[in-house]
Amino acid sequence: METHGILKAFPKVKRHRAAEGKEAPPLKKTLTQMVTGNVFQGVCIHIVPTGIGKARCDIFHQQIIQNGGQVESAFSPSCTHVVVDELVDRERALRLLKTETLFSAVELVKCTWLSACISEKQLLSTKDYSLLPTHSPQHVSVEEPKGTLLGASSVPEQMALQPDPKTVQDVPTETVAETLDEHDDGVSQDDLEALVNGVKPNMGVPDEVQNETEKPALPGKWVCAQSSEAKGMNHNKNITDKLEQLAKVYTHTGDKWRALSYSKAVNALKSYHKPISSYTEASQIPGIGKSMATKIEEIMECGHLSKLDQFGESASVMELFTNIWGAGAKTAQLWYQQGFRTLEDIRAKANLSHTQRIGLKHYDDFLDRMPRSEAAAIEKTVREAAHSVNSELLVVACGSYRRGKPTCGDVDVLITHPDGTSHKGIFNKVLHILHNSGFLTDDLVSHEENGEQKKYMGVCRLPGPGQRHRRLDVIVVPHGEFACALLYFTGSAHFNRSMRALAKTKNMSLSEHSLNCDVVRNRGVKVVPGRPLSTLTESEVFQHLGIPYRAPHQRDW
Ligand code: 8GT
Ligand code: MN
Ligand code: MN
Repeated sequence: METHGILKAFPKVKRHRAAEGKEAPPLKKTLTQMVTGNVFQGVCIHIVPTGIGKARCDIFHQQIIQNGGQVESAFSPSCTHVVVDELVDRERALRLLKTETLFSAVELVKCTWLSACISEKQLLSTKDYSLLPTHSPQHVSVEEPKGTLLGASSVPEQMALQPDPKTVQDVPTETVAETLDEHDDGVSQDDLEALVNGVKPNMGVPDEVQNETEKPALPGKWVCAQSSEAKGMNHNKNITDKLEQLAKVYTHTGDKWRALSYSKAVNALKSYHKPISSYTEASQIPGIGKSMATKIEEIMECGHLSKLDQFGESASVMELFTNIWGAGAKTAQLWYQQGFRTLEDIRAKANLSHTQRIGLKHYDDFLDRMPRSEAAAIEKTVREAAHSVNSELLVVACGSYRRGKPTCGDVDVLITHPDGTSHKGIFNKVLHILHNSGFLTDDLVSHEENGEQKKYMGVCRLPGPGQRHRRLDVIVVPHGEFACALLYFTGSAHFNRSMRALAKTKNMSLSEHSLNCDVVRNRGVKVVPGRPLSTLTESEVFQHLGIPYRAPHQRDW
């Protein structure tokens, strides 16, 4: 019997190792000669054996291979599907997988899906077999190109405004449930709540007082109410370096919630007044939950974070790929599934969008941060072009430049006209001049409309030898939205999230367009947009929110 042949080909020990999700020789190699169908072509399945039983698992393996599919003995980014016993629920499945990240393109399905596909000899929709999170939010687009003004405004805001991940509307469903497993992942509910509210810098204040400030709605706990100068020196760099690495991994695997949570813990640690010496001390820092404190303890004791090992090769490959401008976690994962591992693979074999092609072309230049002086020269070039169109135009370099950073990842230039109307029609003219002079070398997003705001995202290069290609963002806004646009475009992103979250607690809503009051929300979803408050200056936005004004260099959270 064929089944026996298959079982014989896999000595017992190896089958067991595979069943436990440990490394084992890939089944696909040994069995390729037996492929007789194509039901599972392009499909790569990891079977969680618990409850399914060894014999059924083996049969599934055989059938998948015979039908052109692949079986992955361990859960990895190559998997397109993870199959579990029909009695296993999602939460348990995640525990059994011993993974924090169910990559966003992976489908978690009941084994009855496999049986149905096999018996009907076709790859059926997983719809009726899918293990979605219990509190299944509306599924939304997972990926947005890096730096999309319009898209970005929704994602960070939703993250900031939804303290309970169960009700988050704007993160992929897969990541929502993962975030709930608080005990083995370093992200507790505490952590998430602190994340929403920001981190209070701990400047040697006794613990009781610190804890006191953790009561909701006290301005003292909001990042946007603090000066980032208070961060001072990082006394825990050994720890923050490791946690930052993990935050990065989560960003690259598409797990935005965990990425944010780790970044927030990093921020809390960076502003701590001395080196941390114990678990207890770590867990008492606002913004550090128990599970995060355990991670910190591990780094303190052995200088290592074992969680990082779990991601193995895939993490560095995902990082390599997501560093291509225009490629997000989902694209990177699809490329990984297609077997690509290097930029050479991508160049030669991947199906690239226009922006990704440009991102790849300038891969090294885009990763290189420019000195402030170069950002100033780029801003000046844009300002001169704008002034040749209309000398009254107001041109401001925002982003990290305005926050006073010594280096900038890109240049973010905001343009408006004080008369409130003459900004109209200048967008194309200014860009035309910059294109014609050869300053702009590539367009990533040549025209994005966001209400009355227009955004350009592209690539520029200063004249002269040895100059590198740099990312340039330009937005043109009506003067009535100037203060909120300036605030938004200056960031930091963390500071903005905090400010939006604070606005929410006051039934207000802050966007790059306006600060609205009398906003009505139903379960966190805006149902009444409210009315815009007068915000002629950034300072007025701070006033309306009841927090002290923070100059740009104090917003560098
Ligand atoms: P940088 O030196 O790395 O460029 O740092 P930055 O200047 O702070 O970052 P940026 O990505 O250029 O964004 C500048 C500001 O623009 C942010 O603070 C944020 O408010 C806003 N912003 C966008 N698009 C995006 C986006 O896609 N993601 C994020 N995080 N922020 C964005 O306009
Ligand atoms: Mn920037
Ligand atoms: Mn930018």
